[in-house]
Amino acid sequence: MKLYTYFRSSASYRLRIALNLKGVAYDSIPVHLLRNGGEQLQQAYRDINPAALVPSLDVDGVILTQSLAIMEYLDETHPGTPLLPSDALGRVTVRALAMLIAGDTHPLTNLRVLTYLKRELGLSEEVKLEWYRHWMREGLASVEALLAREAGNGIFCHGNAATIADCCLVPLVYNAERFEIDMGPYPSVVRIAAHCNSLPAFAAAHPSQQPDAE
Ligand SMILES: N[C@@H](CCC(=O)N[C@@H](CS)C(=O)NCC(=O)O)C(=O)O
Repeated sequence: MKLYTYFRSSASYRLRIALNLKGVAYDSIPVHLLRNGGEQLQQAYRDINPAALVPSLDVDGVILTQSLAIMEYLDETHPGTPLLPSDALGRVTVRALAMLIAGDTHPLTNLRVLTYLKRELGLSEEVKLEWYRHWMREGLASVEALLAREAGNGIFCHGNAATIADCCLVPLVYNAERFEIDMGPYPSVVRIAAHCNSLPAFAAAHPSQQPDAE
């Protein structure tokens, strides 16, 4: 498998964790989101992923896109270490957490949105950062509230096994800390992310460990 990735991309980071948890080997193909006006925007990469977003996963010449969809694909094709609970209620809980992060929070803070706010709408760097931190705090507060309902249930987002929710949570926390968001109000988020980060599959997926890390 070939993973089109950028070391700091949280959607790529999700998928790197999932691949590591599954023990699936892959080659990284870096796509630099900032260099040359963004390599993701160049035609060569648009031919791979018309949405001009990373990650993309090349599986025997077939290009898969969308980190959540790919994680579910991996779960179906490599059932060894399940990334979803065996019960329907568990699965809906895990998918809800994953979508809260990947569907409701991350798109508001994505590079292309921040670039548009600054370049096209003329927002200052300071106001742009306030936008970023505002939506991150909203997302973190919602995740924290959902996780609090699960309190005592386990060491991960749901129970005692890592799921796609944890694959989404850890990159969210990485970004929040990078942008110096006070994590005090989100103790469950911090506790679970710290546990995940102590595990080799998560540690190896960290941006600092990637071949394109700067
Ligand atoms: N829903 C997509 C989101 C992918 C995405 O937004 N990727 C970001 C990096 S985390 C990206 O490529 N951004 C490039 C840009 O904004 O121009 C997924 O989960 O795969």
